[in-house]
Amino acid sequence: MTISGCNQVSDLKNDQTMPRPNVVIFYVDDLGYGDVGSYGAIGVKTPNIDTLAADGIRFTDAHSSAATCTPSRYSLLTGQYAFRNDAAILPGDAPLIINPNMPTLPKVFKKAGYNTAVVGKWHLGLGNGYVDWNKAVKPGPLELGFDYSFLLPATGDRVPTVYLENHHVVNLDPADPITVSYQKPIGSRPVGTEQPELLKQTADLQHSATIVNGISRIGWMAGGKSAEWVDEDFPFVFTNKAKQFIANNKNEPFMLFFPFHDIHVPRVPNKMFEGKSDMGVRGDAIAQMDWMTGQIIAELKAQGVYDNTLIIFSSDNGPVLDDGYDDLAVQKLGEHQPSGPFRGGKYSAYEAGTRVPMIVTYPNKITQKGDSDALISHIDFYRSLASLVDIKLDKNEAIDSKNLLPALLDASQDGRQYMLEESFTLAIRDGHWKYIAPFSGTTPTWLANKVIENGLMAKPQLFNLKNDIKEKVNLVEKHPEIAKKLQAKIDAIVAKPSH
Ligand code: NG6
Ligand code: CA
Repeated sequence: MTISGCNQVSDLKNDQTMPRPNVVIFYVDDLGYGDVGSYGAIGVKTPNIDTLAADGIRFTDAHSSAATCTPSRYSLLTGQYAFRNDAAILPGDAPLIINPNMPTLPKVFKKAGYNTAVVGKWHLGLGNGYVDWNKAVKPGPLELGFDYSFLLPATGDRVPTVYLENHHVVNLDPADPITVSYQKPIGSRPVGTEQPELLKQTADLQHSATIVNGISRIGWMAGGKSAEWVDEDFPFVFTNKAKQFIANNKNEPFMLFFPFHDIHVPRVPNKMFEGKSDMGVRGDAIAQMDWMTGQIIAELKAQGVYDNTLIIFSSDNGPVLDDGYDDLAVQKLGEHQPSGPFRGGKYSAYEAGTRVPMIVTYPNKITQKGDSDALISHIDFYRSLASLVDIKLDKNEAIDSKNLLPALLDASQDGRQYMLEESFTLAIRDGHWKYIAPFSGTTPTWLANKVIENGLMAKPQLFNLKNDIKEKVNLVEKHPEIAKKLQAKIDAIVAKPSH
């Protein structure tokens, strides 16, 4: 049934015979609440994302489930908090952290008869412990319910700097096999610490190992010359794979998970986006990401499936300026506020660690567009989307996810009452109350510099976001009973499933 050109939208909303919706999840990396035009960006324009926002619901209190990448993605795909599996930022040669026997979001879509794909950054590990990049690399996304995968295996700043399509490295010459090490130098490529003159951007020690394409990375890599990626090509390579998947599947229901490399470091946008923002490469990477989003949405429209597609656009954690490369993100920021009105950013327990832009469109079904202040976590996508495609879940599945489909389709609907925020510690929201559990552990120095905030984290913190959106006034002493209740709530979530 074709729906484009039909004016009777309200009739369609009740039409049981309407084809099942497609789902596209745009998952930007390290994009802050204030980094999008419709969320108040100053230093860069995002016309494609703003058009999307105008066509759906703009959420103002939506959160990634964690303040870093691996745990956020883990929770999105499993509906479980990452602390239950100690999921932390992974090296590029780490094993897959989701057990292939575990229920996953893409498997839900498979049960519903969908074609599923992941195109973009993975960072959830691959293989069983030792990966031979020259053979079939598995288990990975195909074993978790994706029919097709085209990946940047870990992150842009980690080796191996090659694409992985389904089980195999793309363009690999068997005569020049790849080896990867996170322990010691290997191979004959130059390294950042020794030949900084070869670099497009200098970097901290951690990011100063093997140089590929003028960028030094975390980790060392030998061989695989013909398979090396070119960072500046990412926007075209990933966009084209996503468009191809949409075109191939336009007549069947499909689910596409599109986790961007942008705007993570290293920020080396294509020349086409040079100077598109007032903020140097960090802003230009946002412009590039906005263009990619626009291209993929244009493909959905060209294939006549946009109106029947539920699109979620969001970010895996809050913003960071200096994340290891000297790319002038700090110096060129100007008046732009990556965290919007909130405190903190990537890694942080304060709001901007997880409060990110989130837009949902689905022209055939959304009953009320506009702004929604529903409290919602990406961990809720699992049960919400299972409900969308009418798949009943097991009690032991997606144990921390809540079905918030009504809030995804109607800006006037409520979200959660309680919501956990994961970072190096745990924090919890209860409506406008925010409590951060005290942290007594240690973190690597670079992380401590970003999050410990002069010992503040050693004490419990309680904020009333209603009149203290910046989390400045700690109310623990004024309201010890609320702090106690929220610590108990965290303890209860840690002890058992919370859905
Ligand atoms: C950190 C890296 C940082 C970034 C982050 C992962 C150092 C000093 N910092 O370990 O540059 O790669 O991991 O970011 O190595 S995330 O968005 O994928 O979680
Ligand atoms: Ca991230």
